[in-house]
Amino acid sequence: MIAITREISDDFAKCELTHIERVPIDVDVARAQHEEYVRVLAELGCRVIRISSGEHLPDSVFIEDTAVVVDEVAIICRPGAESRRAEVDAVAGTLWLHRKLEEIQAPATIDGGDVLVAGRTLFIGRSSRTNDEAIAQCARVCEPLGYQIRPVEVRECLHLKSAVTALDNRRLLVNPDWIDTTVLTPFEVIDVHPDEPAAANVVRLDAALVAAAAFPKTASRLEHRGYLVRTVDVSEIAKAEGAVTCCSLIFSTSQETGFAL
Ligand code: CIR
Repeated sequence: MIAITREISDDFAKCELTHIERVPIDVDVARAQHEEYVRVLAELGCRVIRISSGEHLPDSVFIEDTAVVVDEVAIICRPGAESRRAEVDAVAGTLWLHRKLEEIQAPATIDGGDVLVAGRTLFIGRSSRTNDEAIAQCARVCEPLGYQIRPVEVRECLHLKSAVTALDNRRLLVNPDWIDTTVLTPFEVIDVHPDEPAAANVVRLDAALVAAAAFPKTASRLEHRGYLVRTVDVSEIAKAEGAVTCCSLIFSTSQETGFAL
């Protein structure tokens, strides 16, 4: 697996916020947490490619929002927040080594955090960041490749993947209060612990799941179902409304174009 990550900007505290209140962020603490996150990805078998934060891009560490990568293609997003649009250039400049690129065009907007790839299904959140035009453009790229596109309404949280992520190709981890779970059929669903509404966001790697340390009850639920869970403290990063999936773009190496070293 390859994981592309992006360093934390000096301007991190000027991040976009939608559902949470602004509180002071210690950028050094956030950077230390990010460093440990990157270390865990590497320890679990990822080849990590780190790119710099870029100038005046407070949210650029949340690289997941800039692209959607499947085996055959990478779709370069047009993020919903204007302040984040310039993030995509550096990401495209790295991804072209690994995938053929397609680009979402205006007036479409989409954040990668709204796209959940589960086997050959792409669930796409219809959210404050992602509109129907973007869902249609994704369908034009992905349906001919054999993917099924399923739109999901997102109202109570920032992105679809705040409410649901994949544990494997059959099972999803879900907060049922934040999305309509009937659209997830026939996937098997495991609910987050009710005390931990934000716990549905986990990174799926071949070796283990990576989850935020703030959600031990959900982690133990997953361990009882046989999953190996590695936890990382992302509490400072969470103050910028980010979670674990947002901080990386993870994809398989098998489809590389041959240009990558
Ligand atoms: C934003 O509002 O865009 C950032 N402060 C947080 C983005 C988190 N990304 C994600 O969940 N995929």
